Formats: sequence, structure tokens, C-alpha cells
Amino acid sequence: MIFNLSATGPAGGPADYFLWDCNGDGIQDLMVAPGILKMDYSGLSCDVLRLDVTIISWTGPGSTVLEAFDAAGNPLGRVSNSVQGAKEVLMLQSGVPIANATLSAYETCVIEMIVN
Ligand SMILES: [Ca+2]
Repeated sequence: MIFNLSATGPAGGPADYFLWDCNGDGIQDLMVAPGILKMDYSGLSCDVLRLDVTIISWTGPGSTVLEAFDAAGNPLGRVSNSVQGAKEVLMLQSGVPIANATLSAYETCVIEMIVN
């Protein structure tokens, strides 16, 4: 893991998440059901300007939300899932460095996170 990852439940309680190979490629994925993943990029030596998070959401469009913030906590962008039950990439780009991001989900498998 090249950045810090933590998770909380929807109401600030413990998140329900576990490893599961949801796309059957032999590599364990992270199933969030439900929870909020928090990615902290402040320890990275390079600026983060783009996030590509590959997911499968089992809840409807708009229910899985990726949000990015700068170091002061100002929102930089927000993108959500558009399909249910199929693989898609949540892509978020910013003109200023992304300090941290959250992924809020009810029933979503996180297959890959690429930080650029
Ligand atoms: Ca997998």
C-alpha cells in the first residue's frame, strides 16, 4: 500500500468490509458493505492529480461516491457510479494536488485503485 487507507461505517461506527475476489480473476478485492474508505495521500512524494478506482457496485447509480479534497479539506471533485452490478472506473481529475479522498459505498467491491 503506497498510501494510508482507513475505513469507518456510515454512522461513524465500524465499517463492514472484507476481502473477496468479486470479479473472479484470482486476486482478492475489497468488498465494502457498507462503509467509507479514506485514502490519505499526504505521505506520497509526488502530487496526486488523478484517481482511477475500479469498482463493481451492487446498489443503484449514484450510491457509490468518490470524493477528493485538498490539504485544507476543500472539495476538489465528486464522481459516482452509473451502473449496477457491472465493472466501471470512477475517474476523478484535479488541477490542484489531491491530499485525500473518500469512497462511500453501501455494497461495492473495490477491484483496483490507481493514483496518478
Ligand atoms: Ca479480483
